[in-house]
Amino acid sequence: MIDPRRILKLNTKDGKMGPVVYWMQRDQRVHDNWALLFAQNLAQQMQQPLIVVFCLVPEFLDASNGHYHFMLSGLKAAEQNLDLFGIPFILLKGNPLEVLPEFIEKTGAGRIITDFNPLRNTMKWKHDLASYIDIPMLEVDAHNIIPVRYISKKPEYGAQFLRRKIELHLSEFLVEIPKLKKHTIPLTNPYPPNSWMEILSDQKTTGHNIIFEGFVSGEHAARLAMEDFIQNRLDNYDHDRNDPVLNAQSDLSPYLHFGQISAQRIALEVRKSQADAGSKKAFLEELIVRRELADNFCLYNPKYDSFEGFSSWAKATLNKHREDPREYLYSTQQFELAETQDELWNAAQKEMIKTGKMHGFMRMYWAKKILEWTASPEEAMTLAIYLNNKYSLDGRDPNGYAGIAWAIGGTHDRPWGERKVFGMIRYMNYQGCKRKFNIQKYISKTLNRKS
Ligand code: FAD
Ligand code: FO1
Repeated sequence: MIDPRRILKLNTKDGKMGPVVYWMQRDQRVHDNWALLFAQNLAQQMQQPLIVVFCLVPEFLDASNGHYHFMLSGLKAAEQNLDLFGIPFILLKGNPLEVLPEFIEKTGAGRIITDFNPLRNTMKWKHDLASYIDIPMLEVDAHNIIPVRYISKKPEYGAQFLRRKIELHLSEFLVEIPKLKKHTIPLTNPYPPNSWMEILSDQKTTGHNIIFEGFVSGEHAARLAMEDFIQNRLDNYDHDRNDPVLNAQSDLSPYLHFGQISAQRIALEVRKSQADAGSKKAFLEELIVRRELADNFCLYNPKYDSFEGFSSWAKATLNKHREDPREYLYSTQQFELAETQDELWNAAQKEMIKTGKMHGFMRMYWAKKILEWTASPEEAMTLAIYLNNKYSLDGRDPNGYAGIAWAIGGTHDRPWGERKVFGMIRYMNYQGCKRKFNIQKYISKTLNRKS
């Protein structure tokens, strides 16, 4: 049974008999996927075939070849997994608004189910498709443990407010997830198989070409990464996670971003583990409260990626300090090539370019320095989002937009002591980092790292 609080009707079209289509978008996995489970339940009730479809668009928020390669390898694995359950997976190339209506027509689909994603472009795809087609379309929040639309109907201004609500409802939602069943009703007119050779070789050859070798793509690899973290690093998470010299974080964000693992599965396994209670609590705070707060931010703040989306106090204080002289000003190219005067910032930028992931603590410092060394907060936002989306494997995600808005625009934070350029936005500096960890060790670790 899928909790009805996860489900939203995206239109009110009349139902008809025909295959149930799950338009897999954000949650690119077979197991622990509430949207797929819901689609299968519906298909079984209607005695209809079930089809999973994914729309591959040529450009997605500055994503590079490396990101596409990671995503497509995961989707190829999903196709093989789905095949074991008798469920066809079809990859359509093109804008969903162009390719999905034709697909619905060709297959005679009776319902379309999709997952939840608060980013503007994907919300628009879903909204426009729902009003264009003539079959019912439903959205299932398969990404969040507590459905974001349910837990709060408004933007939450700090983690403490969402945490309180989550604490009240967590036990209702953090439950074991049913297993997908073999689907026994086949498609009468099977679709031609996906040509992966063509799909992979068709990828654009421009952009950032790095294949991130530190991250093996796919649902199976994601599960192994989770197990490795729980067995070997979770115990020290609370103590070590803010030291970028140590490898204490989970490194699960790329898998979460592409939906190759469910946050609910991670939370269930973490809760079961024998690791230190303080570490489990600290990790679940990040995985549940902070991550779901980011979805809340993007859902209820359509200006999540701009200065306009900051709180009034943050806009006022940044406006007051707009004309403050900046000690350094760099061009996009200087930032991108890690050519600032600050060896620590440069190391963080290089870590992101080489490995596809910057350590979480360094991300805060990195974005705050961009505010300090650009001519305006607007420029800082544009640049930080551009670099994060272009180079981070987990970029182009609500977490990225919320993290950058936190660092540059005080989102989910409070006013701090006033200083130049930052106004009352929380400040971070090199000396503070020096007190927290061994900067030279971090720099040499980063320079010696391969992708
Ligand atoms: P862990 O510490 O192991 O945490 C486990 C999971 O909890 C993460 O995978 C993530 O899903 C969630 N989480 C942890 N910290 C946060 C946080 N502060 N906010 C929301 N969720 C969190 N996260 C991204 O996933 N993509 C991004 O593009 C991204 N960009 C960021 C940019 C800036 C400027 C800042 C300050 C933060 C950004 N974050 C981003 C949030 C956070 O830094 C990363 O989620 C974290 O570093 C991912 O590494 P991990 O999986 O090893 O984290
Ligand atoms: N979603 C799609 O539906 N189609 C795509 O072609 C696609 C490409 C893509 C490339 C990089 C990337 O990081 C994400 C991409 N996504 C795509 C979306 C992604 O699956 C997430 O839904 C969003 O980024 C929100 O987290």
